Amino acid sequence: HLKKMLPKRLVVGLISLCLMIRCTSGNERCGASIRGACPLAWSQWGDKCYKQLSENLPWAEANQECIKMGSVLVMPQSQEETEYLVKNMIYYFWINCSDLQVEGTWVCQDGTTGVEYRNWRDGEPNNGGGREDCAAAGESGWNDVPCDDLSPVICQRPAPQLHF
Ligand code: GN1
Ligand code: CA
Repeated sequence: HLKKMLPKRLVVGLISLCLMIRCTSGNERCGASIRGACPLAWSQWGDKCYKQLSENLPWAEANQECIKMGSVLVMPQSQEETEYLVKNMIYYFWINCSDLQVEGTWVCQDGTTGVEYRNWRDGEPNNGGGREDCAAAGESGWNDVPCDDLSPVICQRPAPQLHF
């Protein structure tokens, strides 16, 4: 019955608090972190949380909507991550990459830093019709498409982390 009376979060919280208090004296061996669960309605993969919006949007609006929720447009950093998203969320989605500022200079961001990982499909980015400045990802890789396309949106945020 004790289990029912004490929610798991509370128990974890209390244990964490005790550990933190024990560690305030600067004991190096105490350095650690606990990875928490993603908020309700967000899916977890490693230390990231994802949520697909209910509507397909143009790239700039997708970007803004994610920021409004305290997150950023998804920016996969590996093939494994892309596979997770394609299999568990949606087969095609905007990513946080554009060459809107300088044509031909692609800027990909995860909300804090630039991202080096690239996964363009063969022949992409090709700036088709001279008006493709935003990138979308699918199973076979990335493509640049017109930014006003209405495409599925996945937002990402870091999973909660407790460092002590
Ligand atoms: C599509 O429709 P088409 O074939 O001209 C795509 C381009 C790709 C191209 C690859 C709006 O262009 O971005 O580079 O296929 N256009 C759209 O063959 O998705
Ligand atoms: Ca293209």
